[in-house]
Amino acid sequence: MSISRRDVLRASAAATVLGGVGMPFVARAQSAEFVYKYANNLPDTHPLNVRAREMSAAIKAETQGRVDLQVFPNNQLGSDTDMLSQIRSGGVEFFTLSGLILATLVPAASINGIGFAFPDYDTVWKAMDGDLGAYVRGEITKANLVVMDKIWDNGFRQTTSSSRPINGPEDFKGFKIRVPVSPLWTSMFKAFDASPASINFSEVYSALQTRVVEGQENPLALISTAKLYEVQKYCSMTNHMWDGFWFLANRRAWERLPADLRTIVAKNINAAAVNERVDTAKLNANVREDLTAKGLIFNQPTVAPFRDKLRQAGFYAEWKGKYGEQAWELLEKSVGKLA
Ligand code: X2X
Repeated sequence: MSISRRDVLRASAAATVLGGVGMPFVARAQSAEFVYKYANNLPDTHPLNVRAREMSAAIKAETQGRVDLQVFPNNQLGSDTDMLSQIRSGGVEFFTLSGLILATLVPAASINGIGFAFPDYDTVWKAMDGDLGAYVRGEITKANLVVMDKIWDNGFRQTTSSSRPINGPEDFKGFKIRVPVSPLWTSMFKAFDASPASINFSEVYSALQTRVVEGQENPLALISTAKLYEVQKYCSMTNHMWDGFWFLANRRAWERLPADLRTIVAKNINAAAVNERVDTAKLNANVREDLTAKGLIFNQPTVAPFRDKLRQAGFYAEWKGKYGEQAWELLEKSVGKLA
């Protein structure tokens, strides 16, 4: 027995006429008015995707089925570089992207990734929910993308390696390290005298496995959920930057939503971000023991020499010049004097 598409359409038209009363099966079969794709680069098990699925269900319920926000995790629709072009053209309607990678389009968006700027999460959320975040969102809006108010957490980044632990900046010398596709990342690891290679996250596991690169850097939550411990031996707690994901929307797709639906969608996305921050921070804080059991060897280097190395290399002065006085002041207002 098969039900043709025409039968379904006829049945759902009937359900609309009847207001759906007494016809729950048909009402469910009716497709949403707005079917939007949300793409991201993280594993299905990462808190970001757990909260995104919960958010999608809440949006469907609150809009009475009118908005179906479908979650595509794990680079299923393409790499970050592909998705950045798709979010601009409308090929995908929603996308979360690290500000540092978004900086290939919106230069100011990498500012939170300045080496060793943020000491802790409290300082991060105060800045990103405050003036610094508002400034960056303003720049993103100027690039004609829609951005939600609350940035999602990726975390403080640590350095893993298959060849040697990183104990001090001298261990970075000549170190073949994968970095995301972003001028700030490349600049920072060049300042450490490392040998950075720009590779999208979709290719990281295999690049490590085949030893195209020796190491990479990411928060523990991701080293765990993306199973990078399977292809790395050492994990050095360098804590060298904080990274987060801006929740972006294609402008035309966003404006197709009636205002009342936009309010519901934005409210649920921002609420999910706040919950995801709690989950991810918890995972980043607690997963070390599990990673040790899985064979990763941890070390805790002293941070000051890394910062000194960046200073001596002129890293802070260079980026202050690139961002300009206004943005740099907003950063220093949150984290204290850097250069
Ligand atoms: O590409 C990465 O390393 C990741 C997943 O952390 C980002 O999106 C920046």
